Amino acid sequence: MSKAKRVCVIGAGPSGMSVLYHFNKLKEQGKEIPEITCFDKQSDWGGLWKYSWETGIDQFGEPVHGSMYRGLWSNGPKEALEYPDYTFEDHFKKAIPSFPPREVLFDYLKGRWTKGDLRHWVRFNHVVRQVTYNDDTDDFSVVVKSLAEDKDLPVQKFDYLIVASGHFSVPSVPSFPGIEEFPGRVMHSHDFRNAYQFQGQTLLVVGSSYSAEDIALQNLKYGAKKIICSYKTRPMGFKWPPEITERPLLTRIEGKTVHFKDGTTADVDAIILCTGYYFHFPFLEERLRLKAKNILYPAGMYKNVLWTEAGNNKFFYIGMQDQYYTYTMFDAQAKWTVNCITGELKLPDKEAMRKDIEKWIAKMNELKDCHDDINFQTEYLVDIAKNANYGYDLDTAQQFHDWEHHKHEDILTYRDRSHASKFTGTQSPIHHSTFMKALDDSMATFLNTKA
Ligand code: FAD
Ligand code: NA0
Repeated sequence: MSKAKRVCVIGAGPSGMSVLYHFNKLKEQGKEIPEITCFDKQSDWGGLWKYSWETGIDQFGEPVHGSMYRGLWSNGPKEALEYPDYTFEDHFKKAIPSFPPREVLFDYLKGRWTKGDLRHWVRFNHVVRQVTYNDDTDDFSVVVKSLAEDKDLPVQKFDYLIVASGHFSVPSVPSFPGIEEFPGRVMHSHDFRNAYQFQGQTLLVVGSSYSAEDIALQNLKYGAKKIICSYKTRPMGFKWPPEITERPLLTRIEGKTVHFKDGTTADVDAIILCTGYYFHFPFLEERLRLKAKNILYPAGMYKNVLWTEAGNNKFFYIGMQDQYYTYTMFDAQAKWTVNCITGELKLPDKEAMRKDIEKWIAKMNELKDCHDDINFQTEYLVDIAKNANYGYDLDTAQQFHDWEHHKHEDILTYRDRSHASKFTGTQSPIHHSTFMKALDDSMATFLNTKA
């Protein structure tokens, strides 16, 4: 492989950093690697895990990427996202409970990223504005703005393009009749940062997926009086405590009064729209742009990674599906992508790729419930990891199935349960405080290292 090959990675969150990690591994093995440049519009690595108090527009006039809130704890067991070559015990030097708060997970990620020399590849405060594929020269032209300098850089050329810019940052915001006159606060979950402001209030949470579920719990934990969750398709169906109830979709709002499809009404103080996110890639030319919903296998991507619509086999997306698996799935996708670029992995012809995509999409369309979903994503992950010679078995389906059962047994306590690490065999210790009582969720308190 010629050293002159140039690779552009967009995004230094868990997905983009996994790409850098695997290129660095090859470098450490003495292998020749391409020239790599990673651009991130934020001032540091971490993607969504780099917590930002900001909402709306940042200091440079860019839309704020962050969607995480202060009191967020992992919603899945850490044993289902653990890197096999860098376990939680490797990082923390001891076993820790299964559901760490945000700061603890971010610390773990940073530990793996600082094991190698990855940071020098990232240009922070650089937003990618435009990517076009040049048919005549078989490469990409990339326009990047240096935010700190308020300057567009000269057009840069790359041979390969990897989009790892996430898909949980551009809110999908429905409207409801009367919402304009609602006297209280209306926000999307993208802008939710902490629950203290809703203490003593009655809230309407719209949506029935992870954000709705967890933002309802957060608000209960931090002292909201009552939370009504309103669903479009189906209720979440957990055994909620009496303060949280579920109702069908709202039809209109009159003053503070919300009317629901079942004819009931409720007076609420604030509305939080947990209505999901758009796949939004305004910086990509049309034929490179993935247009998808938050599903397990969006169309057009071989192995859920290689964008086949452009026909050049040089354009990749990492982490663009709905996610049970996260860090380990991004890591396998990253290694697969790196292997494609170095030539270690040979791609089949266009027709074979099309058939493979169709096979996965047909399977996805048969899925009936969350357990089917978990098995589907496990099968996909095992497949891509094998194809990438990943070297570890990443199947943690059992942890996910147990976790789903725990949630349906008691949504308030599933985070107090213990899971076993696939890679160390260690059963995690039970945390010193239960999730609903642990108001101080700093890393020092969680790890019990506070002086
Ligand atoms: P991101 O983390 O979104 O990172 C993308 C990066 O791309 C960002 O740094 C951004 O600045 C950069 N970028 C975007 N556009 C541009 C551009 N044009 N130019 C330059 N840079 C750009 N997963 C879990 O495993 N456990 C959890 O508990 C969990 N909680 C979550 C809670 C919330 C509220 C949300 C929204 C997601 C949560 N997730 C969780 C899932 C999350 O998607 C992944 O953990 C992970 O952050 C995805 O990584 P990523 O690198 O693909 O994307
Ligand atoms: P998310 O919940 O933000 O999780 C993202 C939801 O929006 C669906 O319930 C959908 O209902 C609903 N919705 C869409 N349009 C609507 C409308 N017009 N009226 C009413 N409801 C509407 O988004 P999605 O895409 O899962 O659901 C959209 C990610 O964030 C997840 O990957 C999750 O893992 C992560 N997350 C993690 C945590 C923690 O770890 C917390 C929050 C989020 P319907 O009926 O169309 O299905 C703690």
